[in-house]
Amino acid sequence: MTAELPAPSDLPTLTAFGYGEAQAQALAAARETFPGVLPARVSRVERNGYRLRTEAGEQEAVWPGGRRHKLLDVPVIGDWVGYSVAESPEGAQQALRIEAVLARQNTFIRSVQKGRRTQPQVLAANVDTVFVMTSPEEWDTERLERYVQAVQLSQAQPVILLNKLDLAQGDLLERAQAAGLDAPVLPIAAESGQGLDALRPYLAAGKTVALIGSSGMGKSTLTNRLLGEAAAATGSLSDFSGEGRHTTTWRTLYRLPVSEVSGGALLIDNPGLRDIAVWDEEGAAFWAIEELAAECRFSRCTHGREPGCAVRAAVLRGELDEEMVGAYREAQGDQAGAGNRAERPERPARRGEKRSRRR
Ligand SMILES: Nc1nc2c(ncn2[C@@H]2O[C@H](COP(=O)(O)OP(=O)(O)OP(=O)(O)O)[C@@H](O)[C@H]2O)c(=O)[nH]1
Ligand SMILES: [Mg+2]
Repeated sequence: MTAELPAPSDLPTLTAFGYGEAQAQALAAARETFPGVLPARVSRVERNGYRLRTEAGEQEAVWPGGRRHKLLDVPVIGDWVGYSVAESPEGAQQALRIEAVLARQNTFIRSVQKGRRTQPQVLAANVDTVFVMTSPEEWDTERLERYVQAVQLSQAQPVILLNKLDLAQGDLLERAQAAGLDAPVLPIAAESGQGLDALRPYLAAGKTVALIGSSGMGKSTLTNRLLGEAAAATGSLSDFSGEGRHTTTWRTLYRLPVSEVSGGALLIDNPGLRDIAVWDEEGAAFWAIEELAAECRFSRCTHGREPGCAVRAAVLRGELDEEMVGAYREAQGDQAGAGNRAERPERPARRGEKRSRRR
C-alpha cells in the first residue's frame, strides 16, 4: 500500500470490515493533519495497546495518547483510525501507531462513577445494533429499560436477546415480550442455536453489532456459535456463582462468516457489565468543552490558567458551568493512557440515574 489516498474498492479486506465512502472521507480529513496515515479498524482493546484490522491483516498498535488528548477521542472498539508505521529504536520490529480516530458515525457512551463525580466512558463506536443479552434467571425490566435508553441515545438500534431459552419457566417469555420495552425481545438459546434465525436482519454484511449484558449471560457463547468456532473463551456455570467473575476481558471485534444466520456482519464481544447508567447532559457539556477547546490558543491547553483559553472564557461569559469544566479536567486526567488499562469489573449504576433523553 502506498500513501496515496486509497479508494474503498482498493481495500477489500477493510471493506469487509465496513469501510466505505464515509470512512474514506474521514480518512481524507484526518490526512490534513496527519499526512499519509492509513486506515484500519480497532478490532481489540487490550491493557497495553490495540489490535487493528488493517488491509494487510491484524496487527498490534500503540496509541500515544497523552494527558491532553480529547477525552472522547480515545480509540475504542469499532473505531476507524488513521495509523502510521513507527520505527522501533533498534530499527527492528515496527509497531503501528494510531495517529487519529476518524470521524465516528456514532458512539455508545455510558456514565461511570468516579468518586463523587460521573464521567462518560465510550464503550464502542460505529455500531449499528446493540444486542442486550439477558437470561430467564436475570430478567429485570427496569434495568433493560436503561440499556434500551442508552442504546437509543447513542443512535444505535437496541435488540434484547433473552438467552438460555431452555431455562425459561412458566410464562416468562410472554411476560418478557409484554413488558413494553422499546425494543424487540428475541428468545434464543446460544448453546443449541435455537432461535438464531431471528438475528439475521441485524447481521447483514458490513453491519456492526455489539453484544452487551451481565457476565455469564452467554455473549461469548453466541459469538462462538455465530463464528462457527470457539474463538472466544466462555465460562463454565460454576465461574458465575461467585462474585464478579468475568470470562471475557478485552473487547473484541470479529467478522462473522457468511452463514444461514449472518451475511458477514461484524460482531463485538464485550466483557460483562453489571448495569448501565445513561449518559446525557454531562455528555453534552463534555462535547461542548471539546469543541471549545479547539479554539484555545495552546493546543495542549489544560483549561487551567493558560492565556487564550476558550473554555475559561466561556465560563466567564456564563455559557459553561464551572463545575462541569472541573469534572471534565478530572476525567481527562483519569483517561490519560486509557487503552492501557484492564477492563475492571463494573460498578452497579446508581438507581434512577440520568433518565432524561438528549436530543
Ligand atoms: N442453559 C444454557 N446455558 C447457556 C446458554 N448459552 C450460554 N450458556 C452458558 O452460560 C455460561 C456463560 O457463558 P459465556 O458465553 O461465557 O457468558 P458471557 O456473557 O460471555 O460472560 P462474560 O464474558 O463474563 O461477560 C456458560 O456456562 C455457557 O455454557 C444457553 O443457551 N443455555
Ligand atoms: Mg464473554
